[in-house]
Amino acid sequence: MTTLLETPVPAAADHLTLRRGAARVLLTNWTGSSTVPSRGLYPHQWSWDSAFIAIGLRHLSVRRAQLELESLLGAQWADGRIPHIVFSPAVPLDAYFPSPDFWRSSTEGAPAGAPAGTETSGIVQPPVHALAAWLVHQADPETSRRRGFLPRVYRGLVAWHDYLTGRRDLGGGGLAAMVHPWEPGMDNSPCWDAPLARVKPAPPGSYRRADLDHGQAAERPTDLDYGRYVRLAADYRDGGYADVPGGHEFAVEDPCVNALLIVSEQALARIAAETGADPAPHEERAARLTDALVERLWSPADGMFLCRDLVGGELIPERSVAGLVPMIVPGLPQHIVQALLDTATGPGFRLGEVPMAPSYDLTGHAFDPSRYWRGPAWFNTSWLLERGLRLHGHPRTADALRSAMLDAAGASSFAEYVDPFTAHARGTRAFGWTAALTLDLLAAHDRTPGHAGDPGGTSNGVHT
Ligand code: 9WN
Repeated sequence: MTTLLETPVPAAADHLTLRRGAARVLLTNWTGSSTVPSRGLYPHQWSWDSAFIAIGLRHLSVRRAQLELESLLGAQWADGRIPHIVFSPAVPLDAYFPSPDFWRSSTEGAPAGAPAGTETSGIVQPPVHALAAWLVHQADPETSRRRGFLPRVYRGLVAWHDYLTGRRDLGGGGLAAMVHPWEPGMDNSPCWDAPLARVKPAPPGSYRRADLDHGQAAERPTDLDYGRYVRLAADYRDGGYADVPGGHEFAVEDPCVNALLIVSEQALARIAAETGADPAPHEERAARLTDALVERLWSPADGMFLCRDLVGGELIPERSVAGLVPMIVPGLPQHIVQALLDTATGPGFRLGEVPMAPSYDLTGHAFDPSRYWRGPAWFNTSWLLERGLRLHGHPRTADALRSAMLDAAGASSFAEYVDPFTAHARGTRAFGWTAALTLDLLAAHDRTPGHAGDPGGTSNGVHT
Protein backbone atom coordinates (compact mmCIF):
# COMPACT_ATOMS: atom_id res chain seq x y z
CA MET A 1 0.00 0.00 0.00
CA THR A 2 1.32 3.43 -0.91
CA THR A 3 1.19 5.83 2.01
CA LEU A 4 1.02 9.59 1.79
CA LEU A 5 4.73 9.82 2.54
CA GLU A 6 5.60 7.51 -0.33
CA THR A 7 3.70 9.51 -2.93
CA PRO A 8 6.40 10.68 -5.35
CA VAL A 9 6.79 14.43 -5.67
CA PRO A 10 7.14 15.27 -9.40
CA ALA A 11 10.68 16.24 -10.40
CA ALA A 12 9.51 19.71 -11.41
CA ALA A 13 7.63 20.28 -8.15
CA ASP A 14 8.00 23.79 -6.91
CA HIS A 15 10.01 24.44 -3.83
CA LEU A 16 6.98 25.00 -1.67
CA THR A 17 5.77 21.47 -2.38
CA LEU A 18 9.23 20.12 -1.74
CA ARG A 19 9.52 22.01 1.53
CA ARG A 20 6.16 20.71 2.68
CA GLY A 21 7.10 17.15 1.77
CA ALA A 22 10.40 17.37 3.61
CA ALA A 23 8.75 18.96 6.65
CA ARG A 24 6.15 16.18 6.68
CA VAL A 25 8.89 13.54 6.84
CA LEU A 26 10.56 15.28 9.78
CA LEU A 27 7.28 15.76 11.61
CA THR A 28 6.32 12.12 11.07
CA ASN A 29 9.74 10.85 12.20
CA TRP A 30 9.81 13.08 15.32
CA THR A 31 9.45 11.11 18.56
CA GLY A 32 9.06 13.96 21.04
CA SER A 33 12.74 14.52 21.75
CA SER A 34 14.55 13.32 18.63
CA THR A 35 14.00 12.11 15.08
CA VAL A 36 14.24 8.52 13.84
CA PRO A 37 16.03 8.11 10.49
CA SER A 38 13.12 5.98 9.30
CA ARG A 39 9.97 4.75 11.03
CA GLY A 40 10.43 1.17 9.78
CA LEU A 41 14.09 0.38 9.10
CA TYR A 42 15.75 2.56 11.77
CA PRO A 43 13.31 3.11 14.64
CA HIS A 44 15.77 4.59 17.19
CA GLN A 45 18.01 7.66 17.38
CA TRP A 46 21.22 7.50 15.34
CA SER A 47 24.22 9.72 16.02
CA TRP A 48 25.30 11.30 12.73
CA ASP A 49 21.73 11.17 11.45
CA SER A 50 20.68 13.39 14.36
CA ALA A 51 23.40 15.90 13.51
CA PHE A 52 22.33 16.13 9.86
CA ILE A 53 18.68 16.18 10.90
CA ALA A 54 19.30 19.07 13.33
CA ILE A 55 20.89 21.02 10.47
CA GLY A 56 17.61 20.78 8.55
CA LEU A 57 15.27 20.92 11.53
CA ARG A 58 16.66 24.37 12.43
CA HIS A 59 14.67 25.73 9.49
CA LEU A 60 11.44 24.30 10.91
CA SER A 61 11.93 24.61 14.65
CA VAL A 62 15.11 25.83 16.31
CA ARG A 63 13.83 24.45 19.59
CA ARG A 64 13.48 20.95 18.17
CA ALA A 65 16.87 21.14 16.48
CA GLN A 66 18.44 21.99 19.85
CA LEU A 67 16.56 19.16 21.55
CA GLU A 68 17.71 16.72 18.86
CA LEU A 69 21.35 17.35 19.76
CA GLU A 70 20.75 17.67 23.49
CA SER A 71 18.91 14.35 23.69
CA LEU A 72 21.77 12.62 21.89
CA LEU A 73 24.31 14.17 24.24
CA GLY A 74 22.15 12.95 27.12
CA ALA A 75 23.28 9.42 26.23
CA GLN A 76 26.99 10.28 26.07
CA TRP A 77 29.33 7.95 27.92
CA ALA A 78 31.65 9.19 30.69
CA ASP A 79 34.67 8.44 28.48
CA GLY A 80 33.32 11.00 26.01
CA ARG A 81 31.97 8.72 23.31
CA ILE A 82 28.65 9.55 21.72
CA PRO A 83 27.03 6.19 20.94
CA HIS A 84 25.93 5.52 17.40
CA ILE A 85 22.43 4.44 18.51
CA VAL A 86 20.34 5.58 21.46
CA PHE A 87 17.61 2.99 21.88
CA SER A 88 14.01 3.88 22.53
CA PRO A 89 12.56 1.66 25.28
CA ALA A 90 9.17 1.96 23.56
CA VAL A 91 10.33 0.03 20.48
CA PRO A 92 10.08 -3.80 20.54
CA LEU A 93 13.43 -5.61 20.72
CA ASP A 94 12.93 -7.40 17.42
CA ALA A 95 12.31 -4.19 15.45
CA TYR A 96 16.01 -3.59 14.84
CA PHE A 97 19.11 -5.75 15.11
CA PRO A 98 21.46 -5.50 16.97
CA SER A 99 19.08 -4.56 19.75
CA PRO A 100 19.87 -3.33 23.30
CA ASP A 101 20.10 -6.90 24.62
CA PHE A 102 22.98 -7.47 22.19
CA TRP A 103 24.99 -4.34 23.11
CA ARG A 104 24.15 -4.50 26.86
CA SER A 105 25.70 -1.05 27.25
CA SER A 106 24.50 -0.37 30.80
CA THR A 107 26.34 -3.44 32.08
CA GLU A 108 29.15 -4.33 29.63
CA GLY A 109 29.82 -0.65 28.93
CA ALA A 110 29.86 0.37 32.59
CA PRO A 111 33.69 0.25 32.85
CA ALA A 112 33.88 2.69 29.92
CA GLY A 113 31.28 4.95 31.51
CA ALA A 114 28.07 4.01 29.70
CA PRO A 115 25.02 5.60 31.30
CA ALA A 116 23.04 3.36 33.64
CA GLY A 117 19.57 4.52 32.69
CA THR A 118 19.71 4.52 28.87
CA GLU A 119 20.51 1.66 26.52
CA THR A 120 22.82 2.51 23.65
CA SER A 121 25.15 0.83 21.21
CA GLY A 122 28.85 0.89 22.17
CA ILE A 123 30.34 2.13 18.91
CA VAL A 124 30.39 5.65 17.45
CA GLN A 125 29.69 7.48 14.20
CA PRO A 126 31.31 10.47 12.45
CA PRO A 127 31.54 13.72 14.48
CA VAL A 128 29.17 16.08 12.68
CA HIS A 129 27.73 17.28 16.00
CA ALA A 130 29.72 20.42 16.79
CA LEU A 131 29.20 21.64 13.24
CA ALA A 132 25.49 20.96 13.64
CA ALA A 133 25.38 22.75 17.03
CA TRP A 134 27.03 25.83 15.54
CA LEU A 135 24.67 25.87 12.56
CA VAL A 136 21.66 25.46 14.84
CA HIS A 137 22.91 28.39 16.92
CA GLN A 138 23.41 30.48 13.77
CA ALA A 139 19.81 29.90 12.74
CA ASP A 140 18.56 31.97 15.67
CA PRO A 141 21.37 33.27 17.90
CA GLU A 142 18.98 35.15 20.16
CA THR A 143 16.90 32.11 21.11
CA SER A 144 20.07 30.09 21.37
CA ARG A 145 21.59 32.57 23.84
CA ARG A 146 18.36 32.92 25.80
CA ARG A 147 18.15 29.16 26.24
CA GLY A 148 21.86 28.81 26.99
CA PHE A 149 22.10 26.27 24.19
CA LEU A 150 25.82 26.51 23.38
CA PRO A 151 27.07 26.57 26.99
CA ARG A 152 24.93 23.47 27.62
CA VAL A 153 26.39 21.43 24.75
CA TYR A 154 29.97 22.76 24.72
CA ARG A 155 31.46 20.52 27.44
CA GLY A 156 29.95 17.37 25.99
CA LEU A 157 31.22 18.21 22.53
CA VAL A 158 34.71 18.88 23.88
CA ALA A 159 34.68 15.54 25.71
CA TRP A 160 33.56 13.85 22.48
CA HIS A 161 36.45 15.30 20.49
CA ASP A 162 38.86 14.48 23.33
CA TYR A 163 37.72 10.86 23.14
CA LEU A 164 38.22 10.70 19.37
CA THR A 165 41.64 12.36 19.40
CA GLY A 166 42.72 10.55 22.58
CA ARG A 167 41.60 6.96 23.09
CA ARG A 168 40.72 6.60 19.43
CA ASP A 169 44.13 7.64 18.13
CA LEU A 170 44.88 3.95 17.79
CA GLY A 171 47.42 4.51 15.03
CA GLY A 172 49.37 7.03 17.10
CA GLY A 173 49.57 9.46 14.17
CA GLY A 174 47.03 12.02 15.38
CA LEU A 175 43.87 10.80 13.60
CA ALA A 176 40.73 9.17 15.02
CA ALA A 177 40.41 5.46 14.20
CA MET A 178 37.18 3.52 13.69
CA VAL A 179 36.89 -0.02 15.00
CA HIS A 180 33.76 -1.26 13.21
CA PRO A 181 32.45 -0.73 9.65
CA TRP A 182 29.30 0.84 11.13
CA GLU A 183 31.41 3.59 12.72
CA PRO A 184 32.40 5.56 9.59
CA GLY A 185 28.70 5.34 8.64
CA MET A 186 29.43 3.75 5.23
CA ASP A 187 28.89 0.21 6.41
CA ASN A 188 29.59 -1.98 3.37
CA SER A 189 31.95 0.36 1.50
CA PRO A 190 34.40 -1.62 -0.66
CA CYS A 191 37.09 0.06 1.46
CA TRP A 192 36.29 -2.45 4.21
CA ASP A 193 36.36 -5.59 2.04
CA ALA A 194 40.04 -6.39 2.63
CA PRO A 195 40.16 -5.52 6.36
CA LEU A 196 36.92 -7.47 6.88
CA ALA A 197 38.19 -10.54 5.03
CA ARG A 198 40.33 -11.30 8.11
CA VAL A 199 37.27 -11.45 10.38
CA LYS A 200 35.58 -14.79 11.08
CA PRO A 201 31.83 -14.23 10.69
CA ALA A 202 29.40 -15.01 13.52
CA PRO A 203 27.43 -18.19 12.68
CA PRO A 204 24.34 -17.32 10.55
CA GLY A 205 21.92 -18.96 13.01
CA SER A 206 23.18 -16.98 15.99
CA TYR A 207 21.23 -13.79 15.15
CA ARG A 208 18.34 -12.56 12.99
CA ARG A 209 18.68 -9.62 10.61
CA ALA A 210 15.73 -7.25 10.98
CA ASP A 211 16.78 -4.96 8.12
CA LEU A 212 15.54 -7.39 5.46
CA ASP A 213 12.00 -7.05 6.88
CA HIS A 214 12.08 -3.52 5.42
CA GLY A 215 14.73 -3.38 2.71
CA GLN A 216 15.48 -5.33 -0.46
CA ALA A 217 18.38 -7.76 -0.07
CA ALA A 218 20.02 -6.47 -3.29
CA GLU A 219 20.18 -2.97 -1.80
CA ARG A 220 21.56 -4.02 1.60
CA PRO A 221 24.84 -5.58 2.82
CA THR A 222 25.26 -9.31 2.25
CA ASP A 223 24.80 -11.98 4.94
CA LEU A 224 28.55 -12.56 4.95
CA ASP A 225 29.14 -8.86 5.74
CA TYR A 226 26.53 -9.03 8.51
CA GLY A 227 28.18 -12.07 10.08
CA ARG A 228 31.41 -10.08 10.30
CA TYR A 229 29.68 -6.97 11.67
CA VAL A 230 28.14 -9.08 14.41
CA ARG A 231 31.43 -10.78 15.27
CA LEU A 232 33.30 -7.45 15.56
CA ALA A 233 30.58 -5.82 17.65
CA ALA A 234 30.38 -8.83 20.00
CA ASP A 235 34.17 -8.90 20.45
CA TYR A 236 34.26 -5.16 21.24
CA ARG A 237 31.44 -5.61 23.76
CA ASP A 238 33.11 -8.62 25.37
CA GLY A 239 36.25 -6.53 25.84
CA GLY A 240 34.24 -3.96 27.82
CA TYR A 241 34.27 -1.54 24.87
CA ALA A 242 37.91 -0.79 25.65
CA ASP A 243 39.98 0.98 23.00
CA VAL A 244 43.35 -0.72 22.90
CA PRO A 245 46.06 0.13 20.33
CA GLY A 246 46.85 -3.12 18.52
CA GLY A 247 43.89 -4.84 20.17
CA HIS A 248 41.31 -4.60 17.38
CA GLU A 249 40.82 -6.97 14.48
CA PHE A 250 39.36 -4.08 12.47
CA ALA A 251 40.84 -0.60 12.88
CA VAL A 252 40.91 2.02 10.13
CA GLU A 253 41.49 5.73 9.67
CA ASP A 254 38.84 7.23 7.42
CA PRO A 255 39.18 10.59 5.60
CA CYS A 256 35.49 11.51 5.85
CA VAL A 257 35.41 10.94 9.61
CA ASN A 258 38.57 12.97 10.15
CA ALA A 259 37.52 15.77 7.79
CA LEU A 260 34.28 16.08 9.74
CA LEU A 261 36.29 16.12 12.95
CA ILE A 262 38.37 19.03 11.62
CA VAL A 263 35.36 21.07 10.54
CA SER A 264 33.62 20.30 13.84
CA GLU A 265 36.74 21.31 15.75
CA GLN A 266 36.64 24.63 13.90
CA ALA A 267 33.00 24.93 14.88
CA LEU A 268 34.05 24.28 18.49
CA ALA A 269 36.44 27.22 18.21
CA ARG A 270 33.52 29.43 17.25
CA ILE A 271 31.35 27.97 20.00
CA ALA A 272 34.16 28.60 22.50
CA ALA A 273 34.49 32.23 21.39
CA GLU A 274 30.72 32.70 21.64
CA THR A 275 30.56 31.24 25.14
CA GLY A 276 33.59 33.04 26.56
CA ALA A 277 35.98 30.08 26.41
CA ASP A 278 39.33 30.06 24.62
CA PRO A 279 39.07 29.19 20.92
CA ALA A 280 42.84 28.80 20.44
CA PRO A 281 43.16 25.12 21.53
CA HIS A 282 40.43 24.17 19.06
CA GLU A 283 42.06 26.08 16.21
CA GLU A 284 45.39 24.46 17.03
CA ARG A 285 43.88 21.00 17.15
CA ALA A 286 42.10 21.55 13.83
CA ALA A 287 45.41 22.56 12.26
CA ARG A 288 47.18 19.50 13.70
CA LEU A 289 44.41 17.21 12.45
CA THR A 290 44.63 18.77 8.98
CA ASP A 291 48.37 18.09 8.84
CA ALA A 292 47.83 14.51 10.02
CA LEU A 293 45.05 13.96 7.47
CA VAL A 294 47.35 14.97 4.62
CA GLU A 295 50.34 13.13 5.99
CA ARG A 296 48.56 9.84 6.66
CA LEU A 297 45.74 9.59 4.11
CA TRP A 298 46.55 11.67 1.02
CA SER A 299 47.33 9.62 -2.09
CA PRO A 300 48.89 11.79 -4.83
CA ALA A 301 48.59 8.94 -7.33
CA ASP A 302 44.82 8.71 -6.77
CA GLY A 303 44.23 12.46 -6.50
CA MET A 304 42.14 11.80 -3.41
CA PHE A 305 42.33 10.63 0.18
CA LEU A 306 42.23 6.91 0.97
CA CYS A 307 41.48 4.96 4.13
CA ARG A 308 44.31 3.47 6.14
CA ASP A 309 44.14 -0.08 7.48
CA LEU A 310 45.80 0.06 10.89
CA VAL A 311 46.08 -3.72 11.14
CA GLY A 312 47.88 -4.17 7.82
CA GLY A 313 49.42 -0.70 8.09
CA GLU A 314 48.78 0.27 4.46
CA LEU A 315 46.49 2.66 2.60
CA ILE A 316 43.49 0.76 1.22
CA PRO A 317 43.44 1.03 -2.60
CA GLU A 318 39.68 1.64 -2.91
CA ARG A 319 38.29 4.98 -4.03
CA SER A 320 35.13 5.94 -2.16
CA VAL A 321 33.37 9.26 -1.75
CA ALA A 322 34.87 9.39 1.77
CA GLY A 323 38.13 10.35 0.06
CA LEU A 324 36.56 13.43 -1.55
CA VAL A 325 34.72 14.73 1.54
CA PRO A 326 37.88 16.50 2.86
CA MET A 327 36.93 19.11 0.27
CA ILE A 328 35.01 20.65 3.19
CA VAL A 329 38.26 21.37 5.05
CA PRO A 330 39.35 25.01 4.63
CA GLY A 331 43.05 24.67 5.41
CA LEU A 332 44.11 22.16 2.75
CA PRO A 333 47.05 22.95 0.45
CA GLN A 334 45.83 24.37 -2.87
CA HIS A 335 47.31 21.55 -4.99
CA ILE A 336 45.28 19.04 -2.98
CA VAL A 337 42.07 21.03 -3.39
CA GLN A 338 42.68 21.17 -7.15
CA ALA A 339 43.39 17.44 -7.34
CA LEU A 340 40.20 16.67 -5.36
CA LEU A 341 38.16 18.80 -7.76
CA ASP A 342 39.74 17.05 -10.75
CA THR A 343 38.98 13.63 -9.28
CA ALA A 344 35.42 14.59 -8.35
CA THR A 345 34.70 15.71 -11.91
CA GLY A 346 36.79 12.95 -13.54
CA PRO A 347 35.63 9.50 -14.77
CA GLY A 348 35.38 7.93 -11.28
CA PHE A 349 32.80 10.32 -9.81
CA ARG A 350 31.64 12.44 -12.79
CA LEU A 351 30.30 15.31 -10.69
CA GLY A 352 28.43 17.67 -13.00
CA GLU A 353 27.54 14.82 -15.38
CA VAL A 354 25.71 12.34 -13.14
CA PRO A 355 23.00 13.76 -10.86
CA MET A 356 24.76 13.26 -7.52
CA ALA A 357 28.09 11.99 -6.22
CA PRO A 358 28.32 8.17 -6.22
CA SER A 359 29.50 6.57 -2.99
CA TYR A 360 32.18 4.59 -4.82
CA ASP A 361 34.24 4.97 -8.00
CA LEU A 362 31.95 4.39 -11.00
CA THR A 363 34.79 2.54 -12.73
CA GLY A 364 35.83 0.59 -9.63
CA HIS A 365 35.86 -3.22 -9.63
CA ALA A 366 33.32 -3.42 -6.79
CA PHE A 367 30.92 -0.76 -8.12
CA ASP A 368 27.23 -1.64 -7.77
CA PRO A 369 24.63 1.10 -8.51
CA SER A 370 22.06 -0.31 -6.07
CA ARG A 371 23.85 -1.80 -3.10
CA TYR A 372 24.05 0.65 -0.21
CA TRP A 373 27.52 2.22 0.08
CA ARG A 374 29.01 0.42 -2.94
CA GLY A 375 27.89 2.91 -5.58
CA PRO A 376 24.53 4.60 -4.87
CA ALA A 377 24.51 8.34 -4.27
CA TRP A 378 23.65 9.53 -0.75
CA PHE A 379 22.35 12.95 0.22
CA ASN A 380 24.62 13.60 3.20
CA THR A 381 27.86 13.09 1.28
CA SER A 382 26.54 15.14 -1.65
CA TRP A 383 25.54 17.89 0.79
CA LEU A 384 29.09 17.90 2.16
CA LEU A 385 30.59 18.07 -1.33
CA GLU A 386 28.20 20.90 -2.20
CA ARG A 387 29.59 22.88 0.73
CA GLY A 388 33.14 21.98 -0.25
CA LEU A 389 32.60 23.23 -3.78
CA ARG A 390 31.29 26.56 -2.49
CA LEU A 391 34.10 26.85 0.04
CA HIS A 392 36.69 26.50 -2.70
CA GLY A 393 35.03 28.94 -5.08
CA HIS A 394 33.02 26.73 -7.44
CA PRO A 395 29.49 28.09 -7.01
CA ARG A 396 28.26 26.96 -10.43
CA THR A 397 29.15 23.32 -9.86
CA ALA A 398 27.70 23.62 -6.35
CA ASP A 399 24.48 25.14 -7.72
CA ALA A 400 24.14 22.30 -10.24
CA LEU A 401 24.66 19.69 -7.53
CA ARG A 402 22.14 21.42 -5.27
CA SER A 403 19.50 21.46 -8.03
CA ALA A 404 20.11 17.81 -8.81
CA MET A 405 19.80 16.91 -5.13
CA LEU A 406 16.53 18.81 -4.78
CA ASP A 407 15.12 17.09 -7.86
CA ALA A 408 16.25 13.68 -6.66
CA ALA A 409 14.94 14.20 -3.13
CA GLY A 410 11.45 15.10 -4.36
CA ALA A 411 11.25 12.52 -7.12
CA SER A 412 12.48 9.72 -4.84
CA SER A 413 10.13 10.53 -1.94
CA PHE A 414 13.17 11.44 0.17
CA ALA A 415 14.93 8.13 -0.42
CA GLU A 416 17.78 6.93 1.72
CA TYR A 417 20.00 6.71 -1.41
CA VAL A 418 19.56 6.74 -5.18
CA ASP A 419 21.02 5.10 -8.27
CA PRO A 420 23.90 7.42 -9.21
CA PHE A 421 23.04 7.42 -12.93
CA THR A 422 19.23 7.60 -12.89
CA ALA A 423 18.59 9.04 -9.40
CA HIS A 424 15.92 6.35 -8.95
CA ALA A 425 15.04 5.66 -5.32
CA ARG A 426 16.92 2.95 -3.44
CA GLY A 427 16.75 1.90 0.22
CA THR A 428 14.02 3.16 2.48
CA ARG A 429 11.84 6.24 1.80
CA ALA A 430 10.91 9.21 3.99
CA PHE A 431 14.48 9.13 5.27
CA GLY A 432 15.34 11.71 7.91
CA TRP A 433 18.58 13.29 6.71
CA THR A 434 17.42 13.36 3.09
CA ALA A 435 14.42 15.45 4.15
CA ALA A 436 16.47 17.59 6.54
CA LEU A 437 19.24 18.38 4.08
CA THR A 438 16.61 19.17 1.44
CA LEU A 439 15.26 21.84 3.79
CA ASP A 440 18.76 23.17 4.33
CA LEU A 441 19.48 23.35 0.59
CA LEU A 442 16.15 25.06 -0.02
CA ALA A 443 16.87 27.64 2.67
CA ALA A 444 20.33 28.33 1.22
CA HIS A 445 18.82 28.56 -2.26
CA ASP A 446 16.25 31.09 -1.12
CA ARG A 447 18.92 33.21 0.59
CA THR A 448 21.13 33.24 -2.49
CA PRO A 449 20.89 36.54 -4.38
CA GLY A 450 19.90 35.62 -7.91
CA HIS A 451 20.28 31.99 -6.76
CA ALA A 452 23.88 32.09 -7.92
CA GLY A 453 26.33 32.60 -5.08
CA ASP A 454 26.88 31.43 -1.55
CA PRO A 455 25.09 33.35 1.18
CA GLY A 456 26.99 32.52 4.29
CA GLY A 457 30.50 33.40 3.23
CA THR A 458 32.92 30.72 2.14
CA SER A 459 36.04 31.63 4.03
CA ASN A 460 35.69 28.71 6.45
CA GLY A 461 34.04 25.33 6.64
CA VAL A 462 31.37 26.37 9.08
CA HIS A 463 29.42 28.94 7.14
CA THR A 464 25.66 28.85 7.59
C1 9WN B 1 23.90 0.70 11.05
C2 9WN B 1 20.84 5.13 10.15
C3 9WN B 1 22.11 4.45 9.70
C4 9WN B 1 23.13 5.44 9.11
C5 9WN B 1 24.30 4.73 8.46
C6 9WN B 1 23.76 3.73 7.45
C7 9WN B 1 22.80 2.75 8.13
C8 9WN B 1 22.86 1.11 10.01
C9 9WN B 1 22.26 -0.11 9.35
O1 9WN B 1 21.75 3.45 8.73
O2 9WN B 1 23.54 1.97 9.08
O3 9WN B 1 24.32 1.81 11.78
O4 9WN B 1 21.51 -0.83 10.05
O5 9WN B 1 22.52 -0.38 8.18
O6 9WN B 1 24.80 3.06 6.81
O7 9WN B 1 25.15 5.66 7.84
O8 9WN B 1 23.58 6.28 10.11
O9 9WN B 1 20.32 5.89 9.12
